Amino acid sequence: MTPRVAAIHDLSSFGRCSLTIVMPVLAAMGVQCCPLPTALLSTHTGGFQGNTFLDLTDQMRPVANHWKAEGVEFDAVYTGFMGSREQISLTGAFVRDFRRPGCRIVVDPVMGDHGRTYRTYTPEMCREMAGLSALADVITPNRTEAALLLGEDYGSLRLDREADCRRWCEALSLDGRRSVALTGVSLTGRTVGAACFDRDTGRVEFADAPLVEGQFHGTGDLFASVLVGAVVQGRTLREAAELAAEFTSQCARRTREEDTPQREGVDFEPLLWLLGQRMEEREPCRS
Ligand code: PXL
Repeated sequence: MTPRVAAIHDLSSFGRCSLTIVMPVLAAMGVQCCPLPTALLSTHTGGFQGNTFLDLTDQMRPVANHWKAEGVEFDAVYTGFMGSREQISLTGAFVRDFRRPGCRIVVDPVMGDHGRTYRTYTPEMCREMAGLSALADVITPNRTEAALLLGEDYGSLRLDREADCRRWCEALSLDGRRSVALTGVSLTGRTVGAACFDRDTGRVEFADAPLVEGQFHGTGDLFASVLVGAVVQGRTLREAAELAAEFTSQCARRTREEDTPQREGVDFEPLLWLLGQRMEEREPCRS
């Protein structure tokens, strides 16, 4: 059966992030994506001024109710950028409603980057996001988000120190109850990827790929989307993170080669076939 994922993210039509990444990536990996768009924006909020914003919060409960009434079930619920505190709490209600054995809850606690929250995120939203993350089976924070979730100083995590990454991953696991892929880890300076705490093994392992110099908008969404696709296709967390790191690196390299304007986001579409190929390499071993 084709795995099915409910994706609760915004739809930013220009600039490549959230659903414009999640949907094609999951489709390329042979996964059905059912989007629950939280807002419609003309562009994302990084590098554009005056974007439109149509709040779709009022639609979230009716869509969920209809899916419930139709008996729709998911192999994963995958959540990302949120437009308001209410959206985060409605997403929590969605997770509680649709959670069942075999349905993984993956929360990308999108709140900020480079030590700063995104301009639309308030401290209340960050607290609510920590609550949503507590419901997750897997979280995929970057360093900024990890610091916000733990109430730690951003500067106290060095992503080039293995011991720091292990300690933060373990702290983020809530005593081993949830798995963690801490992104942006670069132990060697020549590679980048994730430190992964897998609650099934209780171990922290590292997954990385060649580092491409530069900033590429949407790479967090790209990494998490590939990770979700691979996990629902039966890969372990580490295998999924390796594939996500590799594909994100390949797309970053292409973006740099194409000299795509930073705000237009990571130039991934022509490389989607690589994901399809990687999915075919091994029959999924579903747990
Ligand atoms: O990639 C994260 C993201 C998602 N959605 C919107 C954003 C951002 C980051 O800036 O602005 C609307």
